[in-house]
Amino acid sequence: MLARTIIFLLPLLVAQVSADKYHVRISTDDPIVKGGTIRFVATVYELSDGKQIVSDDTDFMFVWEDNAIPQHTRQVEAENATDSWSVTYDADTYPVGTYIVNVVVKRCIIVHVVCYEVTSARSYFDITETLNGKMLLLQNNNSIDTEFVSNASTVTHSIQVKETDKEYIDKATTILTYWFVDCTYYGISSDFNFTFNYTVPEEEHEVEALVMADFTPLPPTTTTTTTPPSTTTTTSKPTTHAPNVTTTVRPTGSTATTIRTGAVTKTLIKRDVASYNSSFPFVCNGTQVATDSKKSYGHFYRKIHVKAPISKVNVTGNNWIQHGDLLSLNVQCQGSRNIEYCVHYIYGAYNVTGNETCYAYISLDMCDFLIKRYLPGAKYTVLIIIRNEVSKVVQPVTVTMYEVTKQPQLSVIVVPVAFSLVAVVLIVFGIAYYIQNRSRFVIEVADFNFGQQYADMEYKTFRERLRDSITNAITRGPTPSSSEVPVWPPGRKYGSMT
Ligand SMILES: *[C@@H]1O[C@H](CO)[C@@H](O)[C@H](O)[C@H]1NC(C)=O
Ligand SMILES: *[C@@H]1O[C@H](CO)[C@@H](O)[C@H](O)[C@H]1NC(C)=O
Ligand SMILES: *[C@@H]1O[C@H](CO)[C@@H](O)[C@H](O)[C@H]1NC(C)=O
Ligand SMILES: *[C@@H]1O[C@H](CO)[C@@H](O)[C@H](O)[C@H]1NC(C)=O
Ligand SMILES: *[C@@H]1O[C@H](CO)[C@@H](O)[C@H](O)[C@H]1NC(C)=O
Ligand SMILES: *[C@@H]1O[C@H](CO)[C@@H](O)[C@H](O)[C@H]1NC(C)=O
Ligand SMILES: *[C@@H]1O[C@H](CO)[C@@H](O)[C@H](O)[C@H]1NC(C)=O
Ligand SMILES: *[C@@H]1O[C@H](CO)[C@@H](O)[C@H](O)[C@H]1NC(C)=O
Ligand SMILES: *[C@@H]1O[C@H](CO)[C@@H](O)[C@H](O)[C@H]1NC(C)=O
Ligand SMILES: *[C@@H]1O[C@H](CO)[C@@H](O)[C@H](O)[C@H]1NC(C)=O
Ligand SMILES: CC(=O)N[C@H]1CO[C@H](CO)[C@@H](O)[C@@H]1O
Repeated sequence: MLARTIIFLLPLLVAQVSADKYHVRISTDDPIVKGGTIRFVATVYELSDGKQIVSDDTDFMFVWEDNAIPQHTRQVEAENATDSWSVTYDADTYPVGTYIVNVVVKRCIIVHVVCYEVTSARSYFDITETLNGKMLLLQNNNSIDTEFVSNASTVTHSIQVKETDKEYIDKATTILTYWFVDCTYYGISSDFNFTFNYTVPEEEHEVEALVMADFTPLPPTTTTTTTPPSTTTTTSKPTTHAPNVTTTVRPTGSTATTIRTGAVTKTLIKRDVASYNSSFPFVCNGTQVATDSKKSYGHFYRKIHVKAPISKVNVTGNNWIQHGDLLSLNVQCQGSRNIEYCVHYIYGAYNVTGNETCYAYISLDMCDFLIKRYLPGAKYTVLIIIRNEVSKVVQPVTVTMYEVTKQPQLSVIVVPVAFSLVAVVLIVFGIAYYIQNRSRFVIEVADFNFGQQYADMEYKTFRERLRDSITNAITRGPTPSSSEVPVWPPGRKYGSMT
């Protein structure tokens, strides 16, 4: 009796202890198309410093159930802290909508006998009417995320069906994609691709694709082909004998399917324009044409805005400029709005890679603008980056500064030359005068006895003479003799300087 009570209470006690230790999360790869298979993954984790750490513990028991009718359940003892569960929702049994999946994680003291719940979680998931995925637009191998496409190159539309749904429709006997631009039917492709040229800029279009996966078993393929055809003749023949495509189907199962869908693509386009006249489901808000339960449909839509890329970039102006002058360039180009530009000034030579960008761009109403800039230095590469939604142009302009060999001004030449001439004339006249009157000078010097006075002055150095002059000026007294050190009466000295 006591033992049974303990066995009964023990789980409650243990559960109390570990109640907050474990948590579980469910991840799903929903939504899935009806008929598809969904995978749920439950992961038990523990919280450590606010982080979710997958639990190291083992011996968890996962108990799964969904709320579908009929219900799916699963109970499993996992080796580690994760468990995954894949469930197929048959298209005929389970209607589209939102469902709930629930998982309860337990630990067992005595395997399968005494188990207690440690944590649980639930998750919603969607089963959709149509295939999930998206339409990719590619131009020049670049994926386009916006609605803007260039009118200068071909657009490849490609349907990317979600992996889970792709697995499902891969079981279909045929998968065809019908393509529409502005509700005009453009034909079928069997590889999910469609190319189209949007040539007129500033137009808007709506592209729609209808993927149709047919699970109807192929009719018995009793081949009537008499001569065993080589692969090349098989692919070319159906296009010429349009209605009799099935006769070329190979007897072997899966390869026959691919050859058939691949080969008849062009043929079917003509035939289906008539037979699918205005009766496509989903397309162009089409009246909900009765869909076939043996078929799985996908409807994909993209809006397209056509733009002309930047072209005819014309840079005019002088790129060979005098040092100190302003660089002045005029830039013109063509292309759809919105056009914006920026300019980089790079010292020296530069090779354009094409992926140059700017942090900030200047918007333009018209692609016609001026670049004015003072550039110090000798050589620059001016990078003009112009872009709109569908293109980018990087236009390099090499700018060279030249140093001026300065032409001196007229006055700067004339004045010194004139003065030089005057000097020369004076000297020449002076010499001539001297020669002419040399004898008279000699006599005069003797007569007036200049020699002594000059001789007296020659005893003084320049400094001495300067000092004498200054002393004279300050004292205004009699000139002291050259050998005497002058006396500086302080008062007078300072007084005279004020
Ligand atoms: C858990 O066990 C399964 C097989 O039982 C294994 O595939 C999976 O990789 C394991 N996960 C971890 C995290 O060890
Ligand atoms: C696109 O990519 C394919 C394969 O990667 C290559 O063969 C093709 O030349 C590329 N086309 C362009 C326009 O770059
Ligand atoms: C794209 O549009 C521009 C501007 O209308 C036009 O000059 C150019 O020829 C177009 N390109 C193509 C490939 O049609
Ligand atoms: C055509 O579609 C297939 C499958 O979606 C893809 O792998 C391939 O790259 C596409 N071709 C082009 C030219 O985009
Ligand atoms: C699109 O234009 C290119 C040339 O620019 C041409 O080769 C190609 O056939 C055109 N495609 C279609 C679908 O018109
Ligand atoms: C198909 O469309 C054409 C013109 O759009 C119309 O004349 C014709 O009656 C339609 N055929 C059917 C079967 O609806
Ligand atoms: C379909 O209907 C929606 C709204 O109901 C509308 O916005 C859209 O433009 C329509 N598309 C077409 C192709 O008529
Ligand atoms: C470039 O612009 C100048 C002046 O705006 C013009 O005279 C010249 O014809 C243009 N050149 C080209 C190739 O468009
Ligand atoms: C630019 O490329 C040329 C030839 O590829 C090379 O000789 C030159 O050094 C490069 N200049 C710079 C600045 O990278
Ligand atoms: C630009 O492209 C060159 C190679 O073409 C690469 O080395 C460089 O890192 C790229 N720069 C940027 C900013 O992407
Ligand atoms: C166009 C063509 O060749 N049509 C033929 C398709 O096959 C049937 C019989 O299987 C012939 O009666 C058609 O003439």
